[in-house]
Amino acid sequence: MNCSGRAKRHGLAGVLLSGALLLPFVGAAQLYTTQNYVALPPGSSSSAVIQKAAHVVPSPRQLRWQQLELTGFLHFGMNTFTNKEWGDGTESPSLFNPTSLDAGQWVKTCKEGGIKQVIITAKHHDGFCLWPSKYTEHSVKNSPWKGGRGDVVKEVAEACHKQGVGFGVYLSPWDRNSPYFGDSAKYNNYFVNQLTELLTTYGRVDEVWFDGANGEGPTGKKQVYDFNRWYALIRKLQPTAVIAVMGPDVRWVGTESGYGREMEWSVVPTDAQRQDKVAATSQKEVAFAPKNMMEADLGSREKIKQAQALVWYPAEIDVSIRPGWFHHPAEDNQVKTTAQLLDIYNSSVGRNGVLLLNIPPAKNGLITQQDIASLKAWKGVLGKTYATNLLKGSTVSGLGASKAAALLDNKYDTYWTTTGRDTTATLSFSLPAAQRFDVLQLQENVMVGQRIEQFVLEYKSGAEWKTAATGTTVGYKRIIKFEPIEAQYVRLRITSSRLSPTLAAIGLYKQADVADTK
Ligand code: FUL
Repeated sequence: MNCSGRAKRHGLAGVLLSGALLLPFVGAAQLYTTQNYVALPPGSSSSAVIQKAAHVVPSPRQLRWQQLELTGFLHFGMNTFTNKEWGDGTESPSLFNPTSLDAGQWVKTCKEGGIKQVIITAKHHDGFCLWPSKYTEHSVKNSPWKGGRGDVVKEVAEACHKQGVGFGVYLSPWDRNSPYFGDSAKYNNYFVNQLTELLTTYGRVDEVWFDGANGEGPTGKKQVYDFNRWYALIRKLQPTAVIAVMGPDVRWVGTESGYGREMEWSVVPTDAQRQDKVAATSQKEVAFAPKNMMEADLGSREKIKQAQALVWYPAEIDVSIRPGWFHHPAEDNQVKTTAQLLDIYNSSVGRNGVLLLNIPPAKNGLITQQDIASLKAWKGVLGKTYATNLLKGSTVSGLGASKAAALLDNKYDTYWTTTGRDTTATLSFSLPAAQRFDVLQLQENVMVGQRIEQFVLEYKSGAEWKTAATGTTVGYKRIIKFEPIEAQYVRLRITSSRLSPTLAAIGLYKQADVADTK
């Protein structure tokens, strides 16, 4: 079988799925860079595997995305008007009629909540398009909104570009309205036409999100998606955009609860990119229930030792601020509280992930006051908590302490590392005075690789060193919240690392009080 045939069959060009290694640049889709992918020849020793794993780094588009930390979802569409989570595609466009739609308010709300990029559901599973697509009648152009001349995608894109917020699109592969769905070639052409419209009409697009839900038509027709063709098109039209979930750049963490893994490796076997695997664990039923389909470990030494190739494939953690993805008036009193959002932040951004928080506008076309209040209060608490790093002004000693200034300079690209090839280290901090703290934040410099495998934070109580927190992976950012401790002398011991560990930042903080929004 030739390369493109194999690539077509398996979706991802260059991914090894059936025995033979393919180069990662096969086909038109430049899925990988030279540095975010590495092949592991059969028979590689475990030390060779670990060395290679320690050198895999994000592509520029992945790094930009990771550094956003907070991104937002805007689920809005036909379901907002029918009060459903999933439509079946038979809904009349006449139902779509927001009275005061203001995309500027959506983007401003997100931005004021600290969110740096938003993704609009341009088309959900019901097939209704929020832009006037030339290729279907099932869109805003046949709705009463703005006399059929409105374009929600345009309004969101313009608001994002104006307010300096990243812009992304969700285009559901599963389409319950399209007559082509199930006729694979025809539907793939239809999908390519729609993607082309989205990627050429609205300026810069920063993220393209393909979900893994269902995929079967009501008639049982089997649609085979030509993912590889879609990826190639995205790379060509919007080369800086990340392709998420059913895509090569960003991995779905495996739950919609908002809680990522304690041990989160961004370097995983390429097997994790198989679309059949993603689809198998995706939402299967319309009934929305937070679920947990996460294996606890995707990238430890044990997990990667048999891999045929490794890839930088970081986790995105999607969760809704309400029970449902779409706005339902009955859930107005179930908006997540500031305390819940804070816990989610610590367990997503604080576990080497990017948070994708859904804030669904209501039927009138505005985000409700309840959601706005929660977001604002959350942003306030985060701002206060991280305003003061209590380690500032400390004297640092230990291995490589001469480079310690980089730990506290608030610059991500300067970093501390050990001398030579040491894979363990102890950094001791003597604070100017005793302080009360309950949050540890660590950041590895992922531009060098993800390496730390185990660490412990200790503090001196009398003559004794006691444990404040322990962890495995760090990655781009690791946050651990613990019971408040008062101490003047603390030390971080890195007890295992794949190669010389790096730290771009270390901080101790006291979490600000949460005045609840309810
Ligand atoms: C899932 C969909 O089925 C849900 O409706 C929602 O859009 C979620 C983000 O992705 O796959």
